[in-house]
Amino acid sequence: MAYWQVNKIKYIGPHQSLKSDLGFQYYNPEEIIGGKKMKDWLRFSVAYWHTFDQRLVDPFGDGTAIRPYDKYSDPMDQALAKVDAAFEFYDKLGVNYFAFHDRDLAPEGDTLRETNQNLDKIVDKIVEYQKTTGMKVLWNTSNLFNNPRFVAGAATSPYADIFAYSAAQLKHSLEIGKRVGAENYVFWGGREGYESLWNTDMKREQEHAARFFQMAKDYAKEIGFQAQMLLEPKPKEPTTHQYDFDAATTIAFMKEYNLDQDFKLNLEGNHANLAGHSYQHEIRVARTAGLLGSLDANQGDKLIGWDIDEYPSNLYETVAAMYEVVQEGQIGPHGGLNFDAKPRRSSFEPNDLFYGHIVGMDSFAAGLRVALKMKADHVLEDIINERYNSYNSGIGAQIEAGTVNFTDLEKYSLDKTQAQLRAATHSDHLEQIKDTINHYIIETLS
Ligand code: XUL
Ligand code: CO
Repeated sequence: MAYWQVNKIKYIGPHQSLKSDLGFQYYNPEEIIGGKKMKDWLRFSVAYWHTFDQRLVDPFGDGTAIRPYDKYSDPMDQALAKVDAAFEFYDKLGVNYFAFHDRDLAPEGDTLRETNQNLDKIVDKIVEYQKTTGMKVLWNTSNLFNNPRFVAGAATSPYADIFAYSAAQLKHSLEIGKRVGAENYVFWGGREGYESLWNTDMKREQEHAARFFQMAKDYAKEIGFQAQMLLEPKPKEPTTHQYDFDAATTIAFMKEYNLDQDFKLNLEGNHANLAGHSYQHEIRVARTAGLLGSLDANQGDKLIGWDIDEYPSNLYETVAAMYEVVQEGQIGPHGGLNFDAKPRRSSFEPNDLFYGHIVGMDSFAAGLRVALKMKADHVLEDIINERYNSYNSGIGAQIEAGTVNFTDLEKYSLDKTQAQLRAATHSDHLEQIKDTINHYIIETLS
């Protein structure tokens, strides 16, 4: 039985009328570009929660979504039907990866034992599908934030029984990760933060979080689950202050607790914006620290101050993100672009899930094309090399080599005139750079 009323989505190329059929304008999976197949650069992943579970609720209204498995009223029957629908969706969209939380797949029972039984039944079915389709899991994760028991956190909960339960839940999630061959394992600390400092022992909570990550890593090793562990920063929502605020804060935490050897970062566009950063900034911070793991692909909206998980469509942002990826040579050792994104509440029909993924995949494919063209032409490399040229010889080279101190630099500077110092600086011509980037976007995609 077909759940989705669409044909397989194909590359149709740019300048086509999309009114007649769905198709990719820029994403051509098998095309070799920059030395790799496009699909290997991008490694797109479908997020189970937003695609198959999301009902398109907002804080003021019920869900509007119409989904092809809604007729199943029993939660386990629906969970099983969703697996069929999901694998048909992956095939029609032409993606090789998906990502999920434990609780996306199956309903909870009263005890963890019952919950695990429900979950295992669904995972059995997923593993069977993987054998026949070759579908891979980019990452899995544990939902340690929805249930009321996590009201004050999971690993950072002030209640030891909740820490213990979270560890037990995560243990099973790691076992499932191993069964489905997940390439990464993500920790997003939904409730790991605080509402108020007046009742919070911040240091103790952060030590507990670090302990939790250590135990997770140790258990993964014990069972031979080789996924790359990833922390996903976000500054706020649902807590007022999330401990893993942004890339820089999370890296400092990882270094303080010796987690930086075993963990890397999963970065998300909308989370970057909430932290007052661009997506590009977060990717740059992670990759220069050698800690870029994977990317959650979505975008925010400057006019709305919360996490809206919109499908990426802003070409300027995807060019900037892919520019970083191209410089890095890959997203991360096992990274991909996971669409942590959902349709708007007013886009409630089943096919809108395809449109959403198509615009997201095309936007990143377009970004990749532009970024590779700019790199091939050394556009920014030449500008940057020139900008720092004064460090390649003379006093600059001595500063970088560490062979001069403050006294030497005083001697060097003491009699320099204002005019000489002004002559040492140059206009950045930033507007010209931006015009050049626009030119590359327009030319490459025309
Ligand atoms: C929440 C978010 C999560 C994580 C996985 O904002 O991004 O969906 O990616 O828990
Ligand atoms: Co995310």
